[in-house]
Amino acid sequence: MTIDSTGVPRRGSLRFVELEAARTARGLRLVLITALPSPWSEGARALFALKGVDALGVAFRPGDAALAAWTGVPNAPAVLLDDEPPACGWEDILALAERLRAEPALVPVELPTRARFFAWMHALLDPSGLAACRRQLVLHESLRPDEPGHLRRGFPPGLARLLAARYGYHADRVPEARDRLIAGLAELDAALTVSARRGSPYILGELTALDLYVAATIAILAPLPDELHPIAPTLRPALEYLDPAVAASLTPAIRAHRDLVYAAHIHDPRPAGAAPQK
Ligand SMILES: N[C@@H](CCC(=O)N[C@@H](CS)C(=O)NCC(=O)O)C(=O)O
Repeated sequence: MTIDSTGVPRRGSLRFVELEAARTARGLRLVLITALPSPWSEGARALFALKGVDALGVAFRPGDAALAAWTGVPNAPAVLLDDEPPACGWEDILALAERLRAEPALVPVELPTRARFFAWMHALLDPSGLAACRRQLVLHESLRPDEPGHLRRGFPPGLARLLAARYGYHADRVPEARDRLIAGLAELDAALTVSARRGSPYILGELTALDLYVAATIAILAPLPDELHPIAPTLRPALEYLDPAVAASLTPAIRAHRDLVYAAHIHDPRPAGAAPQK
């Protein structure tokens, strides 16, 4: 962690540049989805900001062949440090962040808590995790057959078809994704309730990377307003729409955790009047 002259931990800056400028630079470069708070991108961005590591950013564009040739993956995030191979999976990105700047530590050290941390992170971010279940539901709403009187609130069809092919969307898998999401949200509510009884607003009793990734996942189930976190107008309606059973699982405790984590750790929590970020 870097402390500035005001005594406030300095957040890492993120300056967006064109691909060529990032490719020829050294240091930390983050390729991120910017049109919506994609949990994998949002989490990566928050990790380095919290640790006070400055980076250049490149906004991900689906189908950009030059970008994919540089990162080695067709999607985002990708994190590049100097001449190291790109880190693209959440585990590699998290490991890189911890290696680059130990403080604040965002992965628990004690084994029982560390085991819970990684179990949660997998349940959240794996290809069949809660964030991917949400993606299945959005793709379903985007691609389901027309139903009279049931307004469609999905992604634009071209994008939905691309994502469906890339992430294995199939209508038959939707009920399972919905059930897994509802069960996961119930577990999250229970974990937050236990923490609150012990006096902490964080899932594992202290702030970890899990809180960042959970808040970002909740922000694609219950998006923050544009004033707080802009989302592309073509994408917002799909994220605002939620199956009623899933919506009922978004308890006040889960929403309050999202609000706290965004306000205190993802958005710039610097008090008004403090020195601007460098
Ligand atoms: N590589 C990441 C997952 C990244 C991921 O799923 N990215 C999606 C987020 S929705 C993406 O880039 N979607 C846009 C696209 O594929 O064009 C990990 O496993 O940790």
